[in-house]
Amino acid sequence: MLTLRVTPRSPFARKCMMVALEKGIFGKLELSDTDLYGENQDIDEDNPVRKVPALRLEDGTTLFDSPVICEYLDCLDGDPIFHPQEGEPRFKALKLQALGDGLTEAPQSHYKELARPEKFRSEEMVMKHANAIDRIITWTEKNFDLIEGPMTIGGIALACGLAYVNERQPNTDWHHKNPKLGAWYCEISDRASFQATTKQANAKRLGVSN
Ligand SMILES: N[C@@H](CCC(=O)N[C@@H](CS)C(=O)NCC(=O)O)C(=O)O
Repeated sequence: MLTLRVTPRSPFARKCMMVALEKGIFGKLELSDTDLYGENQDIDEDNPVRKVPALRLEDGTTLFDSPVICEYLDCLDGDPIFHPQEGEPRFKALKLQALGDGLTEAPQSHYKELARPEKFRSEEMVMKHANAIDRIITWTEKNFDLIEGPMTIGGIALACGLAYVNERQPNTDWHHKNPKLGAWYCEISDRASFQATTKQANAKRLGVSN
């Protein structure tokens, strides 16, 4: 059995879960809800960066971070393949994954800055992270050819990033301002792997509150 360290709302863990679900290998994973900040946190043994996801293999060694885990799962078994093996398709997929991961990091950093006590909070940093969300989404709409074609790890990362923007910033009206991306997201969010990995679905699966 492989153990995937997760939290219910982690968009990076969601990427890994979506890959496993899409490939029909979700049953090989045992999910372990991870305390990142409390007294019981033991994630450092699996990932010294102290972040989820981390994947513990059967021999006790671990893999991190999400791009590495997703590629490992993709090589393990099942179809389709989300990491094209070579040439332009591979680098297109990896570039889109970097974009999706970058989009995920922006609302995370924005939220963390807003959560700081007011006297330590920097308006400049709040704006920097908010602008990053806007810039990445606008760029993706303009470079929509990066998304077109068969679904890759890039599309999965982007979907997780957009879902996280919706969750953290529900008033961001990016769907209407970016119609191609809006329509694409609408379609991917109907997929069973997407619906099965929402924060609520994960919390239920893990038997914790979300
Ligand atoms: N580059 C990492 C990022 C992982 C990451 O940021 N995970 C978040 C949860 S979504 C986390 O563990 N944050 C804890 C912290 O920042 O202290 C990946 O792709 O796995």
